[in-house]
Amino acid sequence: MSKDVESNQSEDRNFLLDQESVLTDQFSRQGFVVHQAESSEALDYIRAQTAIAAATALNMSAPDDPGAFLNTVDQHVDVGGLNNLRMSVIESLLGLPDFHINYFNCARGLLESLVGNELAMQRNIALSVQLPDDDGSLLPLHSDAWGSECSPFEVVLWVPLVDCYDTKSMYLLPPEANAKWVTQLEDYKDDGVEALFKAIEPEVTWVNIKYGEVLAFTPSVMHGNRVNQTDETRWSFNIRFKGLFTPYSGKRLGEYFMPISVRPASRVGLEFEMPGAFYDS
Ligand SMILES: O=C(O)CCC(=O)C(=O)O
Ligand SMILES: [Fe+2]
Repeated sequence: MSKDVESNQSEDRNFLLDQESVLTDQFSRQGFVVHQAESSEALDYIRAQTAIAAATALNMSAPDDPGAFLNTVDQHVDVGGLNNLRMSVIESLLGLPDFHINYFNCARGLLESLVGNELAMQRNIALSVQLPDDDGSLLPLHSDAWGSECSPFEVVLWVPLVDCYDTKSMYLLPPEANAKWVTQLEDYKDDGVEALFKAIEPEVTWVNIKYGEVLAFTPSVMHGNRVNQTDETRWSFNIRFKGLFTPYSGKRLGEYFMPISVRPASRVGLEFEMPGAFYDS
C-alpha cells in the first residue's frame, strides 16, 4: 500500500456541517442538548391533546390555557389518583394517529444531526407527571444502558409541556464525569444509589428547559430526578430514537421500536436478492 493511501485511511474525517459540529460537541461534552422546538404547531398540538385528555380523565371541560392547567393539575388530582390519570392520558394519546409524527417534528433536524437520517422510534409513549412534593413517581439515579434492554445507541427526546427548572426537571452526569464514576460503582454496592447520588451530586447538571424547547440526551450516562420541591407540576415525555441499522438489544425493532424513516437505497438493499445463478460456488 502506498504511503498516501495509508495516511488517508488513518485520518479521522469530519464532513459534518458547521451547525452539526456544534451540536455534536455539545452532546459529547454535556451528554445532552437543549434546542428550540422545530415546529411550534406540532408542540402545541401535543400539549393541547395532553391537556384535553387529562381534563377528560378528571371529568373537566377542555382548559382554555393548557399550559397553566397542566402546571397546576395538583389542584385537581392527588398522589392516589395520579397513576390512573397518567395511564388514561397515555391511552388517549396512543389513540391519535398523528401523535408520533408531531412528536418527531418537534426535533426532526436535531435528531437527524445527532442520531442519523434513518431512524427507529419508540412506539410506546412514556410520560412523567410529577406533583409537588410527591416521592411516589421518582426515577432514582440510573443509566438506562445498565439494563440489558437498552442499546447505548439510543437517544431520548425529552419534551416538557411546562417550564422545568430545579427539582421540577431532571439531572444528568456529563460523559467525562460519568466515565470516572462508573469505575467506582462497586464501592456503592452496599450503600445504594442514594449514597452514589450524594457523591456525584456536585458534578451533575440540572437541565433548565422551558416549554417551547426540547432536550435530547444519551441515557447511557447516569441521570434521574428528585422530589419536585417547586409548587408546580412537571409534565414531560421521554421517547427514544436510534439509528435504524444500529444494534438492537432487548428492545426489538417491530416491537419496542418502529422504523420511521427508511431511505430508498436501504429499501433496495433490504429487498435485494442475489440471483441464484450468480452465487459464487
Ligand atoms: O424524566 C426524568 O426525570 C427521567 C427520564 C429518564 O430516566 C429517561 O427518559 O430515561
Ligand atoms: Fe432513564
